[in-house]
Amino acid sequence: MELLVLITVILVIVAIAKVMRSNELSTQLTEDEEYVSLSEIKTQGFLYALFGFILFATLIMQMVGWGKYILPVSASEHGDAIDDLFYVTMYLILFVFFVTHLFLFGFIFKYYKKKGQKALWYPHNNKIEMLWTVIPAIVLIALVFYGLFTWDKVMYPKEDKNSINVELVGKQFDWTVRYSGKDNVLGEANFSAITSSNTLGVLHKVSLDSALSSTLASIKLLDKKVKELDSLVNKAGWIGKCEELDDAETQLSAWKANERRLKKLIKQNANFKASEDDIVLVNDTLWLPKGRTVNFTFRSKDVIHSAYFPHFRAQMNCVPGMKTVFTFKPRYTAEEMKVEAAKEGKTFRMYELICNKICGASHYKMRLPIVVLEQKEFDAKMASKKTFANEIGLK
Ligand SMILES: [Cu+2]
Repeated sequence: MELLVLITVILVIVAIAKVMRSNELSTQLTEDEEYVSLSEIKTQGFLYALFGFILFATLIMQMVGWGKYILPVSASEHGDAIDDLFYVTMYLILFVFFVTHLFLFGFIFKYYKKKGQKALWYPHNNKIEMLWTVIPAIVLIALVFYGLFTWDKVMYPKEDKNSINVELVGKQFDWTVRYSGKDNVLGEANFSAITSSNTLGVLHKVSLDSALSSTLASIKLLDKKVKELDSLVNKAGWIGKCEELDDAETQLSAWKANERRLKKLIKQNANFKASEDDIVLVNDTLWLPKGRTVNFTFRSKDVIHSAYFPHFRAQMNCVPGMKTVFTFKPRYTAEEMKVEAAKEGKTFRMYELICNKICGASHYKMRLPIVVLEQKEFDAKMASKKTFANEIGLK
């Protein structure tokens, strides 16, 4: 069957080549001045002009008709600078697009072949070459610098004493938010201390002890399993169990490494006070105070995710093994945003955080509602949540 398909494909290619060749030969035989008639050329010229007109008309119609679907005014203060950069670039592109295409279709129409008309042979002009090389180069350099200045302004804002620190951790496939609590300091975290109840591995004497005891329990179980498998493979000669034994041994050595790391952390006997008032919310809502600078720290527990806040014009990658940062100040609650959007003839429903990296099969699930609250409401919301100390049974 596959051979038949292959032969058919080859035969079709050969047939097309033969048809093209015969067409070429017949053209050579019949070729003369009027092979394409002047009236045909005229029709082509008109068709090009019509095509150009339809292209411009549909583009303008789309821009006018669908403009209301682009994002409303920025919900964060720095966002205006990003919007300005976007619009300057966009208007420039549109200007160049319209001018170049006007020339393209206009000239095809203006200079279609007419009776007795001869084409002008005009191979080179240094002045024109200079113009269309230097002007775009200057414009692009200016755009690059404008982009760099905007980046600088957005990424390194002035330090704000009234800011709050929030950590956002992505994992396949949800978000965990950690607020720094009353002291505004995020407690230390370490992956070795991660347990089912301490998903971020926040460090505290109590959480370290419970991580160590669950690590020891896992070691005990695996140790037993390895011994059983070992006797099956080495004493009873059950070769089929070799792979299982290898896996169990690898897991056992990983857990033993975790035990060593935890013991080292416990030995340091550090003061983990900062983590006590932290508030950890798994797959909940991102509550933000209005008019206050929020310093975000981003982390990932598995692959690269990207925390994307479209309404706030912010995005930052969450990379396993490192911390990334971004700072912004929300300026409208959802209700205020509805009013602002309506002023522009746009609709607004809700703020949300979405993952902007295709991070796996359920990537689409990585979204978290964002609610911007007035300071008082925000404080009340935080007071209603369990602190890390509550979670580990300290208070
Ligand atoms: Cu993701």
